[in-house]
Amino acid sequence: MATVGHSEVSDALHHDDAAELMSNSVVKKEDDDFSVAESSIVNGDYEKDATKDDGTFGQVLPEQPTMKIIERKISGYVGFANLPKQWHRKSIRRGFSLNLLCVGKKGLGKTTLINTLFNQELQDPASAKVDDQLANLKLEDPEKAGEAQETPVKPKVQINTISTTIEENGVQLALNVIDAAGFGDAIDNTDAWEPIVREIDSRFDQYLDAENRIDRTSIQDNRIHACVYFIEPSGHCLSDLDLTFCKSVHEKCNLIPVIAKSDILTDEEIEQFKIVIRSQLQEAGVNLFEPPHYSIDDDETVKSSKSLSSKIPFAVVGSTKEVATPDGRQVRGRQYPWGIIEVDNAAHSDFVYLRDLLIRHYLEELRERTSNVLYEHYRSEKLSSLGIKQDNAVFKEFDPTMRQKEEKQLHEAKLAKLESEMKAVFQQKVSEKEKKLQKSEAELFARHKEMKDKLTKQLKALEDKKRQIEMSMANQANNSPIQPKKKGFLR
Ligand SMILES: Nc1nc2c(ncn2[C@@H]2O[C@H](COP(=O)(O)OP(=O)(O)OP(=O)(O)O)[C@@H](O)[C@H]2O)c(=O)[nH]1
Ligand SMILES: [Mg+2]
Repeated sequence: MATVGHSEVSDALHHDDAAELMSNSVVKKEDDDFSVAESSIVNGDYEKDATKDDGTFGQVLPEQPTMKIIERKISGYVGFANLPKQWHRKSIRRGFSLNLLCVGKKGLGKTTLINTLFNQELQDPASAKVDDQLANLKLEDPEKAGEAQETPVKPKVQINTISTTIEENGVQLALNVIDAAGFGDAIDNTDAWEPIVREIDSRFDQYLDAENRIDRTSIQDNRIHACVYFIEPSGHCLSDLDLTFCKSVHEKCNLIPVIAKSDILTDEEIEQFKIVIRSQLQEAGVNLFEPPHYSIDDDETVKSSKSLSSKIPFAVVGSTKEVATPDGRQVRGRQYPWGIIEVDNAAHSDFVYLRDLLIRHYLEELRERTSNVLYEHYRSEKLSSLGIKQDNAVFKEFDPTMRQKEEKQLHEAKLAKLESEMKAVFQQKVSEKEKKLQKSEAELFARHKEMKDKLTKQLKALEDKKRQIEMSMANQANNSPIQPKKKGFLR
């Protein structure tokens, strides 16, 4: 039999024809032996192997006509290894989004840091406000010129949002930066955190509302995915306002604290400050966002996530300006008389670690934790506060074992109720009887006392009478002038 090459076979036969030929002609063997037989056929030794009476396959094939056989490869490749690529395509099509809340006192470098993170000059909402005010400014009415203008009382903290879509290598990111202007600027900051918490809650409420609508095809996710909290670089400790804010938001959003403008502190001061901050937050029971660990993570991922965690709170420096280093490089940084601080240099600040946590490595984790943990917690609390509870009985209907269990419980409850009712009736009867007995005993006692009193009275009256009679007899005897005549002859 002539050897059939792959290309020749494919010219001569379709796959199905070849399969049919094989199933008609090849002796059925154990699975383990199949590959041996298959390779024999491919090598053109089919006739020789199949007719060989050496007991290898236990059965001799009858003389076969010369035929062309194609190798039918059994492929183990199903194709689900391709799924990540599908996911990748879908993600590119949909794009990504991030809602980032920035909170910190005035002038701590919030806008600069966000611009540095996304390498964009995002419009400062504060300046946008000024522009709006200028646009809305009307010429003063001369008639009212003398009148005192009524200025509305502004809230202490104002929430402003800048929305933009940025693109990098074809990947789009819809970015919403939420800025809490005026936080911590008032003389009394006791409830400065309230408007921010209200904003986070209202975004959760919006999402809950949208989820409960009939049409849920276009739910927009406005929930806060991360909150970067700017700590003043005092080098001392967290203020009461810092702690109160962290405590009030840590269960509502992924909290990431940063030490702002850390270039004004020395390395030792930063380390010391970080230790104090971590211990204060731990003492207050504040949970920060940390890179999650998974069992499939390789050593390198575990190492890098541990190093990220160890850097929290990140001591950051922000700048979008390019400066020239002494060695001739153009870098983003801040120039000082004593040297240059490079923003993107991990040896100079923790900016790169913050960027890794927030964007490069854990953006999707931030979104997922917001949705699966924080929002779920809020949702269940909200629904239970409204008195809505899940009725598990609906699901038990379909489970016979659960139903049997439930019926048994019902029966037991019925028996227990019956028993307690009988006990109650018995108790009632006993107590009624007791009361009756007590009553009759009291009556008897009263009658006995009454009779005794009566008799005592009678006895006393009789004794009085006896005494009177005795006295009157004695008196009579003493007062009588005539001696009583003595009977007898001596008279
Ligand atoms: N030394 C130092 N200065 C910084 C840093 N980041 C920003 N600045 C400077 O701090 C000043 C305020 O920066 P902004 O980014 O406007 O601060 P902000 O927190 O957005 O201010 P408000 O929006 O007014 O609350 C600017 O002069 C910045 O150049 C930093 O990392 N280190
Ligand atoms: Mg700003």
